[in-house]
Amino acid sequence: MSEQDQGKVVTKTQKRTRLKRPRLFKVLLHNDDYTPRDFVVLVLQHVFAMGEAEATRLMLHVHNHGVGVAGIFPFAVAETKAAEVKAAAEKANFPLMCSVEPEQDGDESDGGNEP
Ligand code: TYC
Repeated sequence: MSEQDQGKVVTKTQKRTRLKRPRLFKVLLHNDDYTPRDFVVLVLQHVFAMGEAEATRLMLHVHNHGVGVAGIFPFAVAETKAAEVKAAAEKANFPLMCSVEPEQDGDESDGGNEP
């Protein structure tokens, strides 16, 4: 207590800062009938740094189920990766589609690959 505070009531306000978890976004890969399987695998390896086995597994999942999650990222990263996929597909003239959607809040991850 300083000399100035002698005899006075000193009130201190504490502000509690709660950190919000940053929102995350799924990058979804969509099936089509024209993009070659090898091309999808190469794009997944390049853009999402997947090994060949993981990229092949995801490509087959998308081929069989129509859609799959290539990765989950903060918004700017998700948008950039989706744009990289689209740019590679456009350059090669394939209709490969990629989209971004918000990840649900909460801890409901089941380790699956459904969006
Ligand atoms: N269905 C495509 C084929 O048979 C392969 C493919 C897989 C295309 C995944 C897109 O996101 C995709 N050539």
